[in-house]
Formats: sequence, structure tokens, C-alpha cells
Amino acid sequence: MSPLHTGTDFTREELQLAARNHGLPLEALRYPITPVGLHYILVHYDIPRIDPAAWRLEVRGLVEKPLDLGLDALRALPGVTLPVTFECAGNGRARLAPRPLSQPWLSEAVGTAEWTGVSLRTVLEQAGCLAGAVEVVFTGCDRGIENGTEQAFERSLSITDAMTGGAILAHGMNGGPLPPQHGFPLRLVVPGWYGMTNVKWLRRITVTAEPFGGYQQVWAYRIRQEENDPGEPLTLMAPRSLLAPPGIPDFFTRLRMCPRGSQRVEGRAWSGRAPIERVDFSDDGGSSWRPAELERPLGLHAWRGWWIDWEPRRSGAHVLASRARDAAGNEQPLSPPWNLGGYANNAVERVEVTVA
Ligand SMILES: Nc1nc2c(c(=O)[nH]1)N[C@H]1C(S)=C(S)[C@@H](COP(=O)(O)O)O[C@H]1N2
Ligand SMILES: [Mo]
Repeated sequence: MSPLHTGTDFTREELQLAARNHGLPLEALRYPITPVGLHYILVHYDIPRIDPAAWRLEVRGLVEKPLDLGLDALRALPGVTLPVTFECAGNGRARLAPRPLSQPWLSEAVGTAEWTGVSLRTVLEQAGCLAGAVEVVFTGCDRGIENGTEQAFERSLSITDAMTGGAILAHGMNGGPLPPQHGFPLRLVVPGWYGMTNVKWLRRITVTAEPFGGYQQVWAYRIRQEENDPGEPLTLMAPRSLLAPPGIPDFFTRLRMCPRGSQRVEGRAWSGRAPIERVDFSDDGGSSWRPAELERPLGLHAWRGWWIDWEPRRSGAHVLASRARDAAGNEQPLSPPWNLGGYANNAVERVEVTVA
């Protein structure tokens, strides 16, 4: 498990990860579908270079008919295209104190793409799951070391979530092929779940009779308060909202400068648990709130646009914030929920601006 860090300084290893895994530049919240190069990226190990002509997806384990599918065979199956919002489970980690040492996201590990592929259910039905199947394990081509043990990046879903959760085996993103950093030639996309579920560079799908005990399933990506606590697995994304910071930034501090007078503040809100029902806006750091306007939903599993016409009442410093609530009554907390891995911090974000 990640060691904890109490200082406000960042370590060399955190800088190294932050330079590899970039976030969504927050001004890109203005696009409903995130342009490919602006979508956040999280890669645990190295981005593998894969020869599409030699690559096959293997379907193995408790199936009637093992499959070996090439890219052309997958593209020939009935296709689905769906806008899906991804958020890394570690988003907001760098705002926790003490801070778990890992990828130091502030709030930018989010993006929405239009994923094209084949329904996972179609492929599993072609293979035919046998009686006794309980889980489906997804194995990537990338390899690395966790806690001293070499492994592939692997995650599982219950057979029910795999068959009925609307998951896609995606070979396309925003109308083009998957770029290498997003999982070329094939990745899993599970609508509503935190990002780690969406295994990239898929190599094998294994139907199993036992729950999967791999590192990314039983050790990482669990909400726990202490080391020997087995914890609760991370699944569906908690509600969250962000705003595209208005005005212009100072180059180094990125503090914002805004004009006086009415201006439109816009942002996006999402939840993997239920549709977004309400977004409130504050210009006094969360002491008072006003409802924002909501755009028409993009899709059942994509973020929802919101906006408000904001007229600062005076010059000087203001702290802007937004707070989302979903139809199941889940609402963003005002302060971050702490856990050992630094996951699922969906606390209200505060953006300082100076009106001049
Ligand atoms: N094979 C593999 N799949 C992976 C990862 C990885 O490192 N290897 N990272 C996961 C994590 S933690 C996240 S948040 C998402 C990020 O997807 P993206 O980089 O396409 O935005 O991919 C997931 N799938
Ligand atoms: Mo992630």
C-alpha cells in the first residue's frame, strides 16, 4: 500500500508520475466530448507497442468454445457507440492530508469519449459461459511490478456485471481507432465505474469459477482506513462536478483574473450511480448556493453540462464552487472523505478568482 506523506511538498516520484499521466486541462470541460489528446491518461506501467496483424483477443476458461478474435473479426461483429465519462479513482488524491504517495491528481483525472466497439455480452455469448462461472477476468498486454511481484494489469467483473452492465470491448475512440495510450487495439469500457475497470491493451478474457484474487482487485482500489482492513472495492463513481475556470490565468500560479460584469460560468457533473439531477453554484466558497441550469443529458453514462450567468457583486477575491447531486440522493461532500489509497475524493472543488 502507498506510504503516507504529511508535508505540502511533492516527491520526485510523484513528479515522475505526474509528467507521464496527464489530466484534462480544465478549460476542456467546455467540450461535451473530450478531444482525444485532451482526455486524461493513467498508465501504471509502460504503453505496450502492439502489432495489430499479430494481435488476437483470447477468450478462455469456463466456456463452451474458446475464441481467438483478430481486429477484423471484432470489427465485423454488430457495433455499439456510446459516450462514457471516465474518472480515475485516485482523482483528488493530492488534496488529502496526509497524502497517499501515488499519482498526485488534483481534480483533472476525468474525460468523456465516444467509444465504439462490440458488446462484451455478444462475445461472451459467442463463447458460451458454462455452469459455475462466477467472474470474468480481463488481462492487459502491459506488465510491471507491484509490491515486488511481476504481473500483468488485470481486473475482474462478476458474471452478472459482465453480462448486464452494458460493457463494451472498444476498438474506437471519438470516431477513430484507439490511440496507443488509450489501449490500442482493444480495451474494456464499463459505463459508470471508476477508470481502473476499463482494462486497456486487452489480451485475454477468462471466465472463472472463483473470484479473482489479483493485486488490482483485492489489494489496490479498495476503500480502507488501515493496512489490515480488507476494505470495500471501488465500483461506481460517486457524484462530482467541476467548472471551467473563468477569466485568464497567471502563468505560474494559475490564479484567475476575471472582469466585472455578467459572465457565463460553465462546467460538467457526473455520477456513476444515478443521473445528475441538480448542480448548485457558490461564489463565496460554499457559504451560500444557487441552482445552476442543466444542459440536456448527453447519454446515460456521460457527464451533464451545467451553466450559470454570474455577476460578481464586488471587486477582489472570490471562491467559486459547484456541488452536484444525483437522482439517488448522493451529493458531493464539502470536505474530502479520507482513506489509505486516496480514492474517490469527490469533495466540492474551490476555484479562487480575482475580479478586477
Ligand atoms: N492494461 C491497463 N489498463 C488500464 C490501466 C493500466 O495501467 N493498464 N490503467 C487503468 C486506470 S487506473 C485508469 S484510470 C484508466 C485510464 O484510462 P485512460 O488512460 O484511457 O483515460 O485505465 C485503466 N486501464
Ligand atoms: Mo485510475
